[in-house]
Amino acid sequence: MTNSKKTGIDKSTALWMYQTMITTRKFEAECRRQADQGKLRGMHSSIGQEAVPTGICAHLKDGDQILGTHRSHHHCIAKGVNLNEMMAELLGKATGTNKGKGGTMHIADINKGMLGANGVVGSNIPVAVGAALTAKLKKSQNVSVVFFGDGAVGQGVLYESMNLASIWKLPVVFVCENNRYAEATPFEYSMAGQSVAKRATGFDMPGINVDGQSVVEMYHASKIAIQKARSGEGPTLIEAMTYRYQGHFGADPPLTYRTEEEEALYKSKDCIRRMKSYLIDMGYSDEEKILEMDEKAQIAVSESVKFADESPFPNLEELHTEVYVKYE
Ligand SMILES: Cc1ncc(C[n+]2csc(CCOP(=O)(O)OP(=O)(O)O)c2C)c(N)n1
Ligand SMILES: [Mg+2]
Repeated sequence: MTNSKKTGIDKSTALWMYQTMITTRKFEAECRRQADQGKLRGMHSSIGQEAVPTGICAHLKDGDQILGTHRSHHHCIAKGVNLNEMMAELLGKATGTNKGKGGTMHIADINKGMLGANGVVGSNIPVAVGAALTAKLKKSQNVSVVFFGDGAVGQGVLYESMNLASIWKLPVVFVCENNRYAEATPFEYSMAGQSVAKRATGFDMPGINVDGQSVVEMYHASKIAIQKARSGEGPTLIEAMTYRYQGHFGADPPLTYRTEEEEALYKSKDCIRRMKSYLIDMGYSDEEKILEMDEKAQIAVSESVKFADESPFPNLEELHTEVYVKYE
């Protein structure tokens, strides 16, 4: 991809974005290997969708907060959650982000501003509005960003949240990762009007449709949204068009609900390959340095597995601490 019109990304940010995406992809590939070995009980892979949170988190500060979904490893990595602690969490170890009791769908690291993944579709949307209200009342200048899938667009809570955020001009950005499917249901089948972005109009907020497979496009679109939120001008809805390369869940049967041609089309627009070209076109990197970045990512991922493998499982005495449900 050439993007000479949009040169507003400085070198260190562009390199950070590539490093973040390649680290995510390698982390997810490793998760699959761990699942195949029976060490991880399934997971929702974000491979193919790395550009969405990366382009957005490039604008976020430490105090800003994000919320995710059941498919949230890419959100966590983009917000700077420690890879070792993530892998330990996935393997149920005491050194994990949630002391091994949350697992893949509940990774949270409040110190890093990752308020949590969540397995209940749409449930984190009002939490982000609450975080934004807190930021507004405290005058902290922080913003919150909530990621949700196209499947969450059928949840009424999205519209209650957008309404409140708009009338109170809260510093929140709603990001729909439209990867075309909710499990096996195509969005064309379930979504009236075929557009998430258009739904913003009724709530008097901007709604933008972005190529979510381009981290450069994500960066530019979200820059405006984050600035707007931070300066007290209220929320934005971003619809990021993207694609998950793997099945809905680790244990999926063969994907009969989509065609090989469709998969090939989206893979031809791969965010990592396009960012490689961008780095080279902009003179920010070359093939050799890119290989070094790939290697650095692999080392970090391998170290995370070593850290997790060497970590203990939680003590039995901790079975009933920091959990909501107690088994007697
Ligand atoms: C309230 C609720 N309903 C149903 C489910 C079961 N479920 C889990 S993931 C999923 C599909 C979500 O699709 P989408 O929001 O598009 O996210 P994606 O998996 O594509 O990232 C469903 C229906 C759930 N977890 N929560
Ligand atoms: Mg989806």
